Amino acid sequence: MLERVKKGRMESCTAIKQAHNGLYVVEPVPNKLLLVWCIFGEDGGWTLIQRNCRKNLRIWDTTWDCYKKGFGDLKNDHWLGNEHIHLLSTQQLHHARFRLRSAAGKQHLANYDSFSLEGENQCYRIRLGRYSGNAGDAMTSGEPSAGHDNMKFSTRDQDNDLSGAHCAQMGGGGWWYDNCRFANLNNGNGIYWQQLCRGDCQGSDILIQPVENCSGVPCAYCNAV
Ligand SMILES: [Ca+2]
Repeated sequence: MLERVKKGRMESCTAIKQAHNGLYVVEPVPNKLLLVWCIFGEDGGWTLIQRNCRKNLRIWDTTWDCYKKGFGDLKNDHWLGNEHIHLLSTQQLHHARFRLRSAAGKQHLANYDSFSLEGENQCYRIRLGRYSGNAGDAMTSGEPSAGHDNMKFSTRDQDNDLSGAHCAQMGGGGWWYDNCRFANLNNGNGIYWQQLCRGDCQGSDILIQPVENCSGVPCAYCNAV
């Protein structure tokens, strides 16, 4: 039986055909190597850009520069880094999955059918597509006063929100604050998702994956042919 081996650059976790979640090196642009945690499932490989299992509450209230470069432990609670997320999400069209573990320990999903982060010159503004899932849409439903889609990133030392106040100083952690929030998963004081948890979720993570350009065909299948 012929085994097809994909050669060349592994631009994302999706390009790595593995069964085991773990640390892998990807190359979103030529010669830019990036260590990431990959998650593999029935729908292909996903790159983890955030995990907050409330194992290390003190890492989240930090500076613009730390959110830019990334912090934490890739195997546990971490932020991959806005510059890395920008690189990954702008080479190919991506979609995103926000996973939340409720106070009762049940997993809920919020999927967005497109996802990208603009560059630092646009303050890592987030762009999201259509929502589907069972967590509730806390990222785009709060518009116009608490919507996160199309917002710039803010940290305790950079106020890029639309509030007269400084949301990141008040709410804690870095996020795409508006006026101020419907959601914030990067928070040591508690995970916040308007429809699901007001600080009492047990954990969260955010996964991204390239969207293959073959309409109607799921990504994993598309990659396998
Ligand atoms: Ca402000």
